[in-house]
This record gives sequence, C-alpha cells and structure tokens, in this order.
Amino acid sequence: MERSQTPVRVGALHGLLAAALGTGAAHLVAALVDPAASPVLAVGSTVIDATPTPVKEWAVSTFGTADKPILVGSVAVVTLLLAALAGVLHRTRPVLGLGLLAALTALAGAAALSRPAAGPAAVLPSVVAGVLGCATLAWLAARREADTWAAPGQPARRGVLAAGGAGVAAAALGGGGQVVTARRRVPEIALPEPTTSPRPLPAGIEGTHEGVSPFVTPRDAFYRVDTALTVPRVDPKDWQLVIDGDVERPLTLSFDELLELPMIEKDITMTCVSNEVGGGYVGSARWLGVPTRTLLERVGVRPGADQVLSTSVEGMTISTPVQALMDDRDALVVVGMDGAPLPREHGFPVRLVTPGLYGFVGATKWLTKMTLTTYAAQSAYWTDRDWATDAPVLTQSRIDTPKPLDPIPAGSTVIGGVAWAQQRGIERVEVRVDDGEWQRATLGPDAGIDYWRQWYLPWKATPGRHDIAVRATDETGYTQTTERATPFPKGATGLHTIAVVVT
Ligand SMILES: Nc1nc2c(c(=O)[nH]1)N[C@H]1C(S)=C(S)[C@@H](COP(=O)(O)O)O[C@H]1N2
Ligand SMILES: [Mo]
Repeated sequence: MERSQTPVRVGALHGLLAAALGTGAAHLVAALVDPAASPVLAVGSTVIDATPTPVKEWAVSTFGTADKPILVGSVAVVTLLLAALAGVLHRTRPVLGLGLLAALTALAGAAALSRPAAGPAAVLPSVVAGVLGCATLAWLAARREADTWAAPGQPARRGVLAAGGAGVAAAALGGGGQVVTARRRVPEIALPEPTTSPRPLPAGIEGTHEGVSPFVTPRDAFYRVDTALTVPRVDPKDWQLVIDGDVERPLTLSFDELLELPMIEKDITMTCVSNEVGGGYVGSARWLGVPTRTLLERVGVRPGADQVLSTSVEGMTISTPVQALMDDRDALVVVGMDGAPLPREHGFPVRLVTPGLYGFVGATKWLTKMTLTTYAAQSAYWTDRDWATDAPVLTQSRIDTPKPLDPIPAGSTVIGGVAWAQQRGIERVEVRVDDGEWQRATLGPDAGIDYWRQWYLPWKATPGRHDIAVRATDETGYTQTTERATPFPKGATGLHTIAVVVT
C-alpha cells in the first residue's frame, strides 16, 4: 500500500470540510425547494419515525422540548465523524473515501424521499451534498498534494488556503439556507368574527396567588409536541382541506371558503398523553373554528365509518373516533387561538382540536385532509406504534406552587395549581400535607367542563421537610388514586406529590 504524505488529521479535516460544504449547500437548496429535505433534518426525521415508542417516551421525558436540537445535533456529530473517516480513507484509497461520502448522501436522499409529504425535488439537496462533498474532498486533497510536490517540507500554503476557503463557503451556504428559511414569512390573515362566543373569561387567580399557572396559557408558553423537525410553513393561498373517504359528497375547501363558514369560539384545555404527572404538556386557550360536526354533516358520513384519519401537510397521520367529531362536544377545525391566527408551531393555518381527547388522537396540526374510514381498514402514525386509538383525557391535578425542593420560609403561604378532567369537569380538589387529612382547596373560576380549574389552599408552613399531595375529583364522582400509571399507552395519572423544605 502506498504511504500517504498527508497526515491523518489533515485527511480528517478534509473530510469534515467536504461534509460541511456539501450539507451547507444542501441546506440552502433545501430552503428553496423543501426545507425538511435538508440532509441532516431528513435523516433526523427518519430516526424519529424509526425510534421505538418506549425510547421516544424516554427522550421526551428526559430532554423535554430539547429533544429535537439534541437529535439533530447527534445526527450532525455522527455525520461529521463518518465524513472525517472518509477523509482519512481518501488519503490512501481515494475511491473508498469518495464512496463513503456518496453512500452517506445517498442515505440522506433516501430519507428525504421517504417522508410521506416528499415530492421528487426532495432528493435535490442530497444530490447537491453528494456532488459538492466529493468534489471538495478531491479538490482539497489535490491542493495538499500540490503543496507537497511544489515545496516538500514547507508549510502547506495552498492546502491551508483551500481548507480555509471551504470552511468559509460552508458557513456562508448553511447560514444562507437559515436566512432564506427564516425570511419566508407567514402572510397576514384576517379572522372572521365567531357567530357564538363564550362569555369573556373571568380573571384567573394567578394575580392574587402567585405561582399558580395563568388561567389562559400565554401563546408563547403553550407546550409544543410534534414529530416535525422543521415547523411547516404553509401559505394559506396554497392550502386546502379535503374531506373524503366513506362520504356521500367529498368536499374540498380553500382557506377563504373555510373562513366563510360559521365559526364558534370555545375554551379548551389541551394536554399530551406523554405529560408526566406534574409535567408541563398541558395548556389552555380560546380556540376559534368550524365545528367538525358541521363539515361532517355536509359531506354525509356513510354508515360503518368509525374513524377520521386526518393528514397534515408534512404527512403526519392522526386518527380520531368519528363519534368524538360528531357529538355535541364541539370539536373544531381551528383557525384562531386567543383572538389571533394560530402560531406556526401550533398548526398555522388550520388544526384540529377535540375536547376531551389527548392531542395524539384529536389535535392534528397543519391539517389538510380528513378521510372517513374504519380502524380495521387504516391506521395512523401513533396507532402503528402501539398507542391507543381512543384516548380520553384522564382526571389529573398538578401542584404549581411551591416548587419541589424549593426552600420556603415558615409561616403563612399558599399551595396552588391546576386540575383538569375535560368532558367531565372538576368537582373538587383536595390537598394533603404529610399524613394529615385531605383538605378541600378553593377552586378558581369555571370556564366549562373542557377547561382546567385553578385551585389554592392557604397553609401554615412549619419548619422541616413536608410532603404535599393533591388529588382531584371530577363531576362523575371519580377521584384520582395514588396508582401511578406510566404514560404508555393511555396517559399518565396518579397523585402529584412534592417534597418541600420549610426553613
Ligand atoms: N401534524 C402533527 N400534529 C400533531 C402532532 C404531530 O406530531 N404532528 N402531535 C400531536 C400531539 S401528540 C399533541 S399532544 C398535540 C400538541 O399540540 P401543540 O404542540 O399545539 O401543543 O398536537 C398533536 N398534533
Ligand atoms: Mo401528545
């Protein structure tokens, strides 16, 4: 075997730069054709979809909303390591080095194309990454060789210049992609007035009882849970809603046509099945939309259909029992949240919200299609991953203040939080300190059975360590028990218990 004049670390650097330049350029091309087809993101999405449910559960509960940056970062690190290896191989076996780079980009291309919403253009960014990456690696190696022949033993001037140039170009291209993506603005839209609105919401107790969650969750603090690595950017002009499948009269609506239908407003607390006891994946808002019942009556559901399979613009599928979209709970095809258009992260321009069901079976974001079908005939993303098909929200309560393990001064203080039991309503909330009696908390204002209740209980805190537990009883008379269910596959329940230290 021929010995290379190029040190291993220089080879590795060449591989890194080639990969950086290739993926940087690919990121820019993706920004223009299909942002989610950017190689690292496409591979990341494939990893998410292929991850077994328990591992996903673990990632969501361990990293929370940082799960996405961590995933993208890991994919990037693995890619760079393999690219460095390609650079090292290239010193002695150019074909092997280039082959490894080409194989990596072929994988990314396959990942980009296999996304449900991908068009043929999705392969472009990976092709660009492959061609540019290989060309860069060959070119850097050639510059380096040229130095070695021109001035043996001298500093590798051309090689260093070329490498520096490649680094700058990679950063410029990748940054350019970020700028182009960020500049695609969401167009302004004017929302219609609802035909019926609930009474204005009363003031919550957060103003008088510090630390209790606000009655209305601020839009930018609303939890976000989805599988989308890039938030879809939808232009309402290009958007449409298709309702098809087992229906008498399939329907296609443009965004303007949807806005002309009678809209109602409804106060609904949404929560995620992956919310841990005491966790933050729950939020409350006033939603504006067209009742799904109106739309389903218009298309005429054929007997036998028991599932609405909804599809989002990025190809996510979520299934909802037909019953829940037809009965009088007022599930909505939503366009507005708290008096403004939906934020992009929460499904702009249109999403589903179904009172009483966990988000994964009733809250499709970036909604574009609703297909009437049966559970026997078709399944959705989460159903394919062993989750329940019908998942009513469980009765649950949470202590917001004091915070676990926060030192608090002895004396008069307040224990407070929220409790929810969508579709049933909260009847009472009780608190227990250490081994004492269950004491009834005072409830905050009532905004209907689909909306959470704030609660508080004054407490004379004595020095020492205390355990505080909360339980809720819903209007059917069911009281939360200590039994702690895992989030899988139906939703977390159990008493929220915290330890505090009073000094
Ligand atoms: N398109 C799409 N819609 C989705 C999801 C998703 O992954 N993709 N996740 C669902 C889940 S699991 C939940 S809990 C809610 C969360 O909605 P939010 O992010 O607006 O709070 O959206 C639902 N809708
Ligand atoms: Mo969820």
